[in-house]
Amino acid sequence: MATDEPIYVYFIGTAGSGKSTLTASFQNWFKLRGLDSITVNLDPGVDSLPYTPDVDIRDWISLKEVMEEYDLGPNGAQIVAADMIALNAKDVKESVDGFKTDYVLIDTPGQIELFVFREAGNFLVTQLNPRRSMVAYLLDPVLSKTASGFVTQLLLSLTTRFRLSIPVANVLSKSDLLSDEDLKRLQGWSSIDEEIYETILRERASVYRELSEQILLLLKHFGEETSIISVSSNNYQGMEDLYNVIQMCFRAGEDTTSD
Ligand SMILES: Nc1nc2c(ncn2[C@@H]2O[C@H](COP(=O)(O)OP(=O)(O)OP(=O)(O)O)[C@@H](O)[C@H]2O)c(=O)[nH]1
Ligand SMILES: [Mg+2]
Repeated sequence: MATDEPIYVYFIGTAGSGKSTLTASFQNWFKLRGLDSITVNLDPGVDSLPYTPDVDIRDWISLKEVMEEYDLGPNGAQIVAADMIALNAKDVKESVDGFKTDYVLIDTPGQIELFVFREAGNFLVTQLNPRRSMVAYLLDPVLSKTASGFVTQLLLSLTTRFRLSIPVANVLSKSDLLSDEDLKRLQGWSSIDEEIYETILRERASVYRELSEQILLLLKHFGEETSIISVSSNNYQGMEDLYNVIQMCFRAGEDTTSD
């Protein structure tokens, strides 16, 4: 039984980075630990999900109806539907509040820009509880393989922090797909020091390499050098680490096990 306001964790990342699967597996891990959580689906266009959402934006917004009503194709309708999330923010809040849970795990729409770059995402975070919210930003391992790809992912994560004004934990998803060597390299890069600078400098001289160097300076300046948490929804690797980071963010290490 919750004794305090819940913590809201938003799973955000580029399309296919593993948001929905992590929402499902993190809740399963919570259950195994005897912790109470609910899941929220904010993607109005999704057909099937690897979990049964406790709160589902599709109860209020139907992508098919938006397409018909406004005579739009799927992409235009996604944008209108994403903006409509703001209109339903109060309903979502009432529904979430009805559960009296400790953790609210929120799966965001496939395309990152729909939630992060449009105002509706920010509005929803503000309506639900900006003081008790954080982002688990998923770095796609495929897009993180090269140093410039990794830097670009961190830049998107930083942009998310600035757009939503809440703490962000960087999570390397699908870690089971990476070799130990890959994982070690990415952990080395995440400290944003000589290792990644040297890798970038070894790339062919171009305006893109220069841009990567400047992005590194930006990331360093805004404190993005915190280590990334490697997680796998397939084997639960890193779930405990992610949970501990959430605890540190809001409860200074206090464990909220309900029993
Ligand atoms: N091997 C492995 N595959 C994973 C993992 N997590 C997700 N996947 C796979 O990655 C693909 C995309 O996962 P989703 O959870 O749908 O990703 P998403 O970010 O919700 O995708 P969209 O909402 O469509 O943008 C699926 O085929 C998943 O089975 C993981 O930890 N390990
Ligand atoms: Mg998804």
